[in-house]
Amino acid sequence: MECFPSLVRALTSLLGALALLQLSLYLRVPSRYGKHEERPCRARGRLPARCAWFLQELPSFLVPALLLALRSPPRLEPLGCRLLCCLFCWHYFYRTFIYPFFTRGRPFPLQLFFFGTLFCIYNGFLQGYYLIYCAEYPSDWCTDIRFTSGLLLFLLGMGINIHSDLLLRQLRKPGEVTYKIPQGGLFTYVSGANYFGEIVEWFGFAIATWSLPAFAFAFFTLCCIGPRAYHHHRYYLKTFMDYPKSRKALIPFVF
Ligand code: NDX
Repeated sequence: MECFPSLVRALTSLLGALALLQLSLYLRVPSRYGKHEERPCRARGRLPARCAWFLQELPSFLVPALLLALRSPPRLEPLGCRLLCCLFCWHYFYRTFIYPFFTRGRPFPLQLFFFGTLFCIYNGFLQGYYLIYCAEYPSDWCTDIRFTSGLLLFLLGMGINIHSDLLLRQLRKPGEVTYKIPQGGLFTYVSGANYFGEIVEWFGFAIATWSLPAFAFAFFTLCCIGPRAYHHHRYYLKTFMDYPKSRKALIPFVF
């Protein structure tokens, strides 16, 4: 395989268009899974949460990992490319092999699972292909301010995201499906602490890679889970009379 810049441009533009489509579809009404499902008790057309999250996210890990492993001759230089591709795989290793096995979430709608899986194949290919076949970095990229500040943001966002996932999980005992008020960590300030972490993470990744595909993915993430944080916030305000009034939807002290 070789680098086709026009392929990268086309896939990146499509990702940007999908982000805008996502925003227009889900700004007013939330995507219908989890607490926003209309008929959550119906068993038909659903996959157990563990199975759905594992299968849906697997391509995001597998596709770039395979591209990295199978590249011939192997791309050993510059270090930046391998490291950045490994960061992407690292996140999706967590999301595929750790998150699903601990989740206590409700069954996931098959239709969204199907689109989610397609999306993960698409994005896994775009990010992996770009980093492994197209990206060019100077040999001292690892000391560049964009790389170091982006990496720090990535790690900070990932820490917030994993910690917030854990706090949400601890709200339920095994087998429970009720919703409670999230407490602790960044949930003290925002309703969508897990989403805030994920958005910071992918903008950090975009800065560290300084690449259009990664900025398009960060923008997609913002358009996908930003509105969802807002819908979660409204749900909590409507459901719990004692919901902390100072808490914002997504960005601490701002929004
Ligand atoms: N998967 C990203 N679009 C998505 C699935 C849905 O990883 O057709 C995007 C991801 C997909 C989406 C994916 C792509 C676009 C799709 C969309 C559906 C439609 C859309 C395909 C791939 C589409 C077009 C048309 C453009 C093609 O019972 P429960 O499940 O609610 O329990 C929850 C529990 N919980 C609580 N428990 C007790 N009390 C409370 N108050 C609780 N509140 C929540 O916690 C869950 O078990 C768990 C987490 O729930 P929630 O709702 O906070 O997070 P969730 O949305 O499930 O995300 C889980 C994690 C989170 O860390 C988030 O940051 C990350 O995954 N994520 C999620 C979505 C997308 C994404 C990251 C990204 O874009 N980077």
